[in-house]
Amino acid sequence: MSPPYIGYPSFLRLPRATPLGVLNPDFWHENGPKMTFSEAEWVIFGAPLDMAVTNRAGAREGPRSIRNASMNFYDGNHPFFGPREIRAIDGGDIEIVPGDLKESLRMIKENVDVLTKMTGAKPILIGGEHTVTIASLRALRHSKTKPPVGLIHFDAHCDLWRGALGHGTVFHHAIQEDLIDPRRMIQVGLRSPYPSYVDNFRDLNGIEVISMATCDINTIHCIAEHIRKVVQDQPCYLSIDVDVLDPAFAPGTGTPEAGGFSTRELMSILRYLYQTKCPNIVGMDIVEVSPAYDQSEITSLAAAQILYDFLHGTAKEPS
Ligand SMILES: [Mn+2]
Repeated sequence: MSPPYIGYPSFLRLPRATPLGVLNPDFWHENGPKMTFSEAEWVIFGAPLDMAVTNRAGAREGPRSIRNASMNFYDGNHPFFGPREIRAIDGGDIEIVPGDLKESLRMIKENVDVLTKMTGAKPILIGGEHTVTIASLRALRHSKTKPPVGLIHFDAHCDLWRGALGHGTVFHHAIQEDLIDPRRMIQVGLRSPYPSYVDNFRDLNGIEVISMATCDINTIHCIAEHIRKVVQDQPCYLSIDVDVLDPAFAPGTGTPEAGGFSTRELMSILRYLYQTKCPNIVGMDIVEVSPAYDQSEITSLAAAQILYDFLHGTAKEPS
């Protein structure tokens, strides 16, 4: 097996596919069994978009950096979950049109759309900034006219501002567009200032919040159980803004906020969710890694490890 620094990295050295638009079932791979889109349970797309951020840009470099960081742990069984059948492929980066947010989001949606229409695979987006989530949610909602999904949202920010679509307004728009069921939506780790109308909006829509202050006085298991209770066992989407982590653990992001989770705390909550086979996740993303602000790749490593955990935690044990 090649050492990590050799070659052109796909995430975890998973089989690679051409980005869609052209859904090509034949693709080459370096290691492991050949797998087609229709055999895959998860398809990972890079969504290198950062044109609708409110502060520092740079998350367009996130997908490449996270793939690179994932080279640290493709060479054995998961240390916690053990051997698992990873049915995932790396679908490459989705084409972005610089300066055209609408068209770029349309292209992300189309890729996820084609995927879910033609196969049983589920999407994973590597951001990119948080606006990319709405494209995935649009595809999940509209491709098979499925009901709105629940949402597990880890973030320092509420992302419920009003105004033009961007990374601070994305879930306001997602609710207005009926893409998510707000009564099965929970926001975890919040600690950034927000306008008072957000409280009214949450009350009106029945959105749950576990602020970081509440996380401070609760155990990992309490937090995870609360999440399970809100999303139940119905389909839900998992969206992780890497800025939910403390800047000590994730400095490489556009809008850092002090006082966040350690990487280990976040991974513990997520592992608890995977271990309890709940919730029923139909799509996920990890967003807002901005490598230019990173130190020693720690943010990209955290994001890669979180996704590595996700793939193993949700995979079947080998029969
Ligand atoms: Mn955020």
